[in-house]
Amino acid sequence: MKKQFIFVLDLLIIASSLTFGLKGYRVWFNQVEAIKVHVRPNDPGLQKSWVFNQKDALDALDAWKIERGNKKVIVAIVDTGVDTTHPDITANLWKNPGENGSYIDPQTGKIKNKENDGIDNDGNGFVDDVHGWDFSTSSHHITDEHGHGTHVAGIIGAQANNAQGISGVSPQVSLMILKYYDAKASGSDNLKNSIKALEYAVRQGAHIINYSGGGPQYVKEEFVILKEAEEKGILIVAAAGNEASDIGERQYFPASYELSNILSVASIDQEGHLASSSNYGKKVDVAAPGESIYSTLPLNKGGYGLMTGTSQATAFVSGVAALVLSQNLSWVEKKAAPLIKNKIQKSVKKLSTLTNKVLSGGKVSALKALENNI
Ligand SMILES: [Ca+2]
Ligand SMILES: [Ca+2]
Ligand SMILES: [Ca+2]
Repeated sequence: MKKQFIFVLDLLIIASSLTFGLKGYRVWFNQVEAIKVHVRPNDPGLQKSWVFNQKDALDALDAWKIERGNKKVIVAIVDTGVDTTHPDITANLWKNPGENGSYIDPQTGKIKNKENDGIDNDGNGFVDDVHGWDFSTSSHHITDEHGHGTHVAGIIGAQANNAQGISGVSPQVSLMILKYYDAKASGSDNLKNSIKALEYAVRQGAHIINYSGGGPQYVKEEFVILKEAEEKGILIVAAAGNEASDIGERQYFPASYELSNILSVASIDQEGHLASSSNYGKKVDVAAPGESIYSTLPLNKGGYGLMTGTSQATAFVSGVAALVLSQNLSWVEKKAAPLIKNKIQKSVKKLSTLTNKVLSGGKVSALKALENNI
């Protein structure tokens, strides 16, 4: 258990300090259902994101004409936690049905909320785990001191059309927040906690797990839980890692496990070239944007900013996977992972720059993954 946990993060630039004074109250699905008009969302931060401004980068705006996600789709984020107070994130946090809602305390006659009553209402071994759990401190406080988890969460599922910040690739989704990483903890403790986080995701009903981390060693316990995920049809979207290596030769786990439910992701820049730090090779399935990505940060780190790495590329693909599953909700009953993976792999846009760099030879397109010709 000496696996070194390497964060898939090269660079953090806190680039923006948008204020949160203006709150929009329009709800995306109301607009879609009522008007059926496809307009660009009113989130001002999208202007700062090349992924949404550059035609062809991910085709997200065109994809939203077909599908904008669904709260029934649960994406677990195994990372550094999240700023649960962030106005672009809060609405899309997963709510554990067993730790949500109120009741009358039979002893006092007072109303209590399950999410903060200090009781493990659903008996799953975790007290007040309404949005997820922090395995680094064994607590329901999933606060993100680092920034990485909040950035990843925003890429996948920041709230759209609330007149602030950005939009995630899947503007409607339920984000299950599983914190494991503690900068002060040992590599083996972080690894142990990451496996507990995976166990929670697999047993609490996540459909997609975003895993923007990894390391060079095969770990049996990690393989076992990811195998259980495979049997349940849960998709693992895994970062290829940032060592500029071929992970067919120099393995990087979990991306390198031989499991059919793992979709591994390399990072590309604005020109469609493999990012200089990105891992690559036949064990990497697809590529997605990962350079200078604008997304949410904890409010005490400015609220929004740029990060670079295969972590960010992975999150974009998790967002696309959430859109694909939202479009095909019946797949949940049929073991969704191979079906989603097939859609995303087969619908990539081939790029000469990615030949022999990723197995599919291309970059993910949210639009093409939703089109019905695959
Ligand atoms: Ca509980
Ligand atoms: Ca409770
Ligand atoms: Ca927004």
